[in-house]
Amino acid sequence: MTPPVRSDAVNPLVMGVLNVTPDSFSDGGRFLAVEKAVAHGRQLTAEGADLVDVGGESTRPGAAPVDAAEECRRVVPVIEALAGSVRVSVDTTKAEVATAAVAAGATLINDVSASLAPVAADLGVGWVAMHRQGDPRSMQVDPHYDDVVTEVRDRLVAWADAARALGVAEVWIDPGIGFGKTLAHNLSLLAHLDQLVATGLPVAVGTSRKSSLGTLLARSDGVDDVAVEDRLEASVATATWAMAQGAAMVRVHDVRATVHAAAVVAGQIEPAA
Ligand code: PMM
Repeated sequence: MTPPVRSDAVNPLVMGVLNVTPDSFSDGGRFLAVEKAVAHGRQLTAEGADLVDVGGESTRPGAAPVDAAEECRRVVPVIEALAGSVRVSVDTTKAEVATAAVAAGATLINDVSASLAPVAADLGVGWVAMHRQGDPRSMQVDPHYDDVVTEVRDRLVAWADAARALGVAEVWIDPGIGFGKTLAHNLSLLAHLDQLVATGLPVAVGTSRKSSLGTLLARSDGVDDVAVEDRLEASVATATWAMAQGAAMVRVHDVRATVHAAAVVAGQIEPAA
């Protein structure tokens, strides 16, 4: 499949999600899981992903932690296989995993704990600082902010300043949709994304298939919830909104549809004469 022609100078970047976790790739042994993950990464690349984000530990609310050795075992062979053909980021909160991933070819640390700036500085790679309130086991238990947009923005700017002072040349900020936030918090952050963009730092946003979208879609359909695989339109709609507000990168599962949306946002799909 040929991806649409795009100029990366003006287009927001599309980061494709590649979760190498047992729940995503439960069937088969390790070799098969790696093969399947690599095949999926190649598909995301063919669909036009600018980066593939490889993660070996689920960040879902309530998810059980994985040790560093197991996380490396999951992500390193996949990164090695993909890094020659697409830019790879590693979605991890562990210095050991980030270090192994960079040795395998990753050039960006996607850090939902916003704690790995010193590692990114040491390794000379980029860093995504994502905002999260609380840890994965408890973060959705009654999250509270006085002013979610200001608090998230100020925290992200402080982390970014500290990372730059350490010498990290490429620093992204991400509001962390769904990480210690209610639906109302998530919607406020999306509605006021321009305040993050106004910091001048490149903004990344991940709404793809998240439970907030399930809740919103369910409300509009008058049902209890909408399954993860039925959240495509809401995922593309919110990614499009984020890009139109100035987000420079969106993290998505549905790359092909989002690449088209990015091209539309960037004005690169010409209307028929
Ligand atoms: N969301 C998830 C995982 N990693 N990284 C960044 N930078 N931003 C996000 O919003 C984000 C992330 C959770 O989504 P998944 O379980 O579908 O991977």
